[in-house]
Amino acid sequence: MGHYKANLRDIEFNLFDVFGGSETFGSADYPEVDVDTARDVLAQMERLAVNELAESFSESDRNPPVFDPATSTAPLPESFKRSYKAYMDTEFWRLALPEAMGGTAAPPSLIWAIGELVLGSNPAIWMYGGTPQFARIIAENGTEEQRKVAHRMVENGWGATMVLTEPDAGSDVGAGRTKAVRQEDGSWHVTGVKRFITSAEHDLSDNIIHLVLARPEGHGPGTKGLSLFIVPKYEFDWDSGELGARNGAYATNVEHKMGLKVSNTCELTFGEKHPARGWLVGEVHDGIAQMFQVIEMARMMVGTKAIATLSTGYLNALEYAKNRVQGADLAQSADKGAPRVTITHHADVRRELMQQKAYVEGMRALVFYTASWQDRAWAARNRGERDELAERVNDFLLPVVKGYGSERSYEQLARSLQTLGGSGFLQDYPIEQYIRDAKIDTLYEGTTAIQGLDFFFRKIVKDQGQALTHMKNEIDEFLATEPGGEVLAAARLQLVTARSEVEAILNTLYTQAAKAWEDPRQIHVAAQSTTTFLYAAGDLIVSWLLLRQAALAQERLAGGASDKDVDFYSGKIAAAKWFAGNVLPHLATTRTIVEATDLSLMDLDEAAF
Ligand code: ST9
Repeated sequence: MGHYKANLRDIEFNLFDVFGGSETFGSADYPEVDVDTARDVLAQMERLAVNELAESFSESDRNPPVFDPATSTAPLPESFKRSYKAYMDTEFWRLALPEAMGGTAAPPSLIWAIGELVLGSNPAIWMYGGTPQFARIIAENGTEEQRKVAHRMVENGWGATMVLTEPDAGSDVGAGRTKAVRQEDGSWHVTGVKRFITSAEHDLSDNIIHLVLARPEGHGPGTKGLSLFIVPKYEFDWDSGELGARNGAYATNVEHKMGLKVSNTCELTFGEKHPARGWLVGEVHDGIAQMFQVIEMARMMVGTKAIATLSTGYLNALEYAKNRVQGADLAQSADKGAPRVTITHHADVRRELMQQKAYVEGMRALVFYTASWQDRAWAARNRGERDELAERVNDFLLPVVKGYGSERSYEQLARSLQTLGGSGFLQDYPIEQYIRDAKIDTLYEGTTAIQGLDFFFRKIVKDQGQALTHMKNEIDEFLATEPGGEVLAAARLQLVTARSEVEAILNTLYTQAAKAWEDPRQIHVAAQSTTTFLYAAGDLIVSWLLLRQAALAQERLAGGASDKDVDFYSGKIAAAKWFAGNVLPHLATTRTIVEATDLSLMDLDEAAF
């Protein structure tokens, strides 16, 4: 048995019972993918994830790719290539493509469900396999001619990358110095050095299409001066796809990392050996907005990856705890001859297991709740319309999925390891690798601090609270019907209190930020708490979603559930009550801290640190 433990039961509960269900699957918007089809796809994917995909997970960590500077290559381990091929051979990635591009219009929720299974069993497969998403974005933003590139990428199975970061332009993408100079034939020559570029070199395909942010000559500073270019590794005939000359974009290093080692993270140098030719996406200078279409999808991916890893971490810990016999029941500790029990009998282990369960199931609900808004937004787009509310709420939730999801998953994975005691520290179990592989999730696609700033300043202040108000109303409507009756009464009350605490924190942030109109330094007061606020909002939303699930579980139990389902539903109720009772009360302290924040930290001389 491999390392990966899937929780398909809970994925399906989210997809088909809590969120979209048959209103989405098999609806007029998604007629080709009904509930039965989706279940079938997921059952196949689960089998594949647990077996073929998981198979190369640890082997490719222990024997990671090695960069050869002489050839600028970094071939991947054969075992990983087999896993990758097994995934690509399913062709399920076509579900994320519109029909016009050879796909089937499936709801994004199904894609993220498949995503959870792949990202939990072997995350780098999903990352190398992201090409259809890049192709879709090129097709949507590109010229008629550039749509041929998108078509080639998909049909030839080429790799794709997002190329933003530079040695001196990480969080501050606008500091990028990579240059683009227009040529007489309409193409561009790109020169510069990019860093931390995922999948920029590998031997999974015979070509790689880089989507590169560069500054055209004469353009202004900052992100708005950047444009987006299609820069292939090999030039090719856009009609036939036949490969031509090597283009001047070369990997010049592959980083040695803490984890996720089989995912090549490259330094990519343009135009050093010979020109790196590129084509301006859509022939318009709108680079940062176009690149953010990729970033949004990647931020969702990163949050889902973290949560998927926590899920398998928790299930590994749970299995261990159910089998590991150690010590006697504390209530019988006076009796030295008392029978030894499995560690699930110890209060502290139980608490830690429930903590992991509540977080992971709550955050999985967060992923699928967010995806349900994407279902709406994609459906409208497929009809040639726009669903502005769906787009806004999705945008609002992305920093929560990415920032809160990755941080809480990383914290809770430490609890999963702790469940195994000293054994957790060993490579005999997968959790130490999970922790190493998941750390990057709090860092790439915008660090947590960037997510906190994005959440407050862009997704709330700039949005004028529109998405926020919608979320607040949804929570209020939920509470108004008193779902879950007496069983959930205390937890609902805890949610009401928590909602007030989060509102108070937000009002404090508004007040603190407003003072910056008169004294710009005051912005630092609010900025000290934006990440804290992201966590507080995340805890509130997760608690609400757990309670939504619990209320449904309670309804099903009252209606007479089967034996197997009784355990599942009882677990749902227990997790929701535990989270509301053990996590939400901390928000009162958070509020006190945020309200007491001032400029003293910023006034402190650096030398005092
Ligand atoms: C990286 C790679 O880390 C990691 C791994 C990648 C793996 C890829 C594989 C993907 C496969 C995926 C498969 C998925 C399958 C999917 C299935 C689908 C169902 N939202 O605030 P301003 C825009 S790469 C939207 O002034 P500054 C907007 O256009 C490195 N747009 O920013 C805005 O203009 P306006 C990742 C946003 O001060 C403009 O930017 N690096 C958003 O100039 C300027 O905004 C990072 O993520 C947003 N949230 O620059 C960078 N925000 O206002 C992190 C901004 O007019 N740094 N825009 O609308 C930041 O995000 C900074 O805040 C900054 C600041 C760069 C935006």
